[in-house]
Amino acid sequence: MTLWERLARVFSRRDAGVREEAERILLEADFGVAATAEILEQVARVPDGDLQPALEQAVARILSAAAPFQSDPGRLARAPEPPSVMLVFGVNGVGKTTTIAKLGHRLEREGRSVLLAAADTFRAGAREQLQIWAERLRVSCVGGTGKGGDPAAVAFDAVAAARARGVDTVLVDTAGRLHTEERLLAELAKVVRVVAKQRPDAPHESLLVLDATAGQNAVHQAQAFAAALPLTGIIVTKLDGTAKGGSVVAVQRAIPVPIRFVGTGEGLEDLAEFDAQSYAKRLVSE
Ligand SMILES: Nc1nc2c(ncn2[C@@H]2O[C@H](COP(=O)(O)OP(=O)(O)OP(=O)(O)O)[C@@H](O)[C@H]2O)c(=O)[nH]1
Ligand SMILES: [Mg+2]
Repeated sequence: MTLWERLARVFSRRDAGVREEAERILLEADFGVAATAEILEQVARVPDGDLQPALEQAVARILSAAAPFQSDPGRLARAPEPPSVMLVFGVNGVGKTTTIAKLGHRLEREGRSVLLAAADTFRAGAREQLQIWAERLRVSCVGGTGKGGDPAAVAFDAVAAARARGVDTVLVDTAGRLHTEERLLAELAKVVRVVAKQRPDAPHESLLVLDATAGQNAVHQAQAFAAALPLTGIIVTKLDGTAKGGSVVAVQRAIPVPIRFVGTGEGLEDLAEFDAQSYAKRLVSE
């Protein structure tokens, strides 16, 4: 059953438990307490026949809340002088490295040359994983000598390399880290500072990757990363693996950082620009 079918069944009843029941359905779909309250508030006085579009509208409104900051989610920032620098952050296993490859693919298609920087100096095999993607994309990959290096130094060197080679955009992969570890978030803040030493307008994008299946934990991740770093966007992955997806609404309700892309699979093409209206429709009615 779609979310709408479940809610419609509840709304068609006339007893006093309707609100509680609707609340439970939305919370189970990962909308979170704040977004759930806001949505129910907005549809409270809508006539029955208009409920479905009203629900979609209420969801879309929350999802568009960050739109004034980024009216075109799919347009990746481009520095007036190359290279543009894009950093990608997130907790372990959310899909950062895969997303870097997808972004690289997208940029190449837009005619922008790309260099990948392996600044995940923590996990064994991280550099090799990025290198494999680089070979598939036919782009270069630079990085430290492996485990234990300084990610900020890798990022710094990568920007220098891109400048020397005339590459348009550097995509920097970072190690997965828990949002509750302040020391690890501070390490990312250092990457941002060091990159800014290379070029004062960098980084041009600081993107947080969230896993759609993480539920309310994704909200906590978003809040912690946003407090530690100036984010320019969020990418939500693994939407193909969940029937819920309400966590995206909860995240957008919690922090004013625009959702830019959604990941819908493991392949290079499985990255779509985020669209609030169609996402709301999909969430409520499909
Ligand atoms: N179904 C699905 N799987 C995805 C998606 N994005 C990434 N994955 C898979 O998630 C797993 C982890 O992806 P990685 O890109 O290695 O994640 P990561 O965040 O770089 O991981 P760490 O570097 O270990 O923190 C891999 O099996 C990917 O194929 C997506 O949008 N959908
Ligand atoms: Mg990785």
